[in-house]
Amino acid sequence: MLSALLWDVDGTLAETERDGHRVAFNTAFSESGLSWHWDVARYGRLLRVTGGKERLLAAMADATDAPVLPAEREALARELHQLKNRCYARYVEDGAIRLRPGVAALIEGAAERGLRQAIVTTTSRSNLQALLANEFGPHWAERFDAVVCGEDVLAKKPDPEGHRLTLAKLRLPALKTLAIEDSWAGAAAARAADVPVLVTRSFYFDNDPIDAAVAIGPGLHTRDGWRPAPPPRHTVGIALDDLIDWHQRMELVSA
Ligand code: XBP
Ligand code: MG
Repeated sequence: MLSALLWDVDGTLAETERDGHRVAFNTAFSESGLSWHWDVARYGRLLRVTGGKERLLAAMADATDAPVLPAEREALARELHQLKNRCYARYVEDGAIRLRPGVAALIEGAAERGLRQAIVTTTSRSNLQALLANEFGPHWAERFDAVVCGEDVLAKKPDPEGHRLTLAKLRLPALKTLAIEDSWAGAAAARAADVPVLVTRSFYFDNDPIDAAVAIGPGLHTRDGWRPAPPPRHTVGIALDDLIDWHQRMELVSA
């Protein structure tokens, strides 16, 4: 029986990457006097590296004007990443990034039905704080029984450390939970922790190969385009009963 939902953040709760993190990285570059600019396509390729600071270090490997010494690169990446996160929080507070349609209804519905909920994300705690405080107010964390962010793990997704830590905090076996992810890395992390996963595809990970998910679809706001197809219901988007049914059926699909 399904006891808990394990929510991913970037791409799943909100489309944060293209118009949030990417724009904030570019602002951080220009405020630091750097001529670097990540356009939409380039950022999509860079997203193969999870973690904003790790992404910066990966991009510096190809930049001719990046510091040569590893310690200097590390220091610059840390500084830019902190600046980027401050810019990101400002955008979110200004209302530039909102939850994807269908997400808030499921979070509310799951709470009403007594399901436990957790956040399992690679992003920094300050980014999560900005996003969820903007949506649910200053006491947003009361809605979640566990919150695991990028700072809480040694290895980020696709490593299963974040999902395993969340299961330990919830004191639940993996099979009683359902991860909701948008990307290959997130889905792979959940599967490696034996957590069943549902994939709600996002802008940058629209064609990611997904292996053995309980359901794959284009977003929680619609009942169209999902595999396995959900049964007819009088709701516009995916309902909590759909998640419960998919979890119970465990009819694994790949794409
Ligand atoms: C997505 C990530 C993060 C964000 C940026 O995490 O990989 O690195 O792109 O956030 P998830 P930071 O899908 O697990 O939420 O700069 O704070 O890393
Ligand atoms: Mg994600």
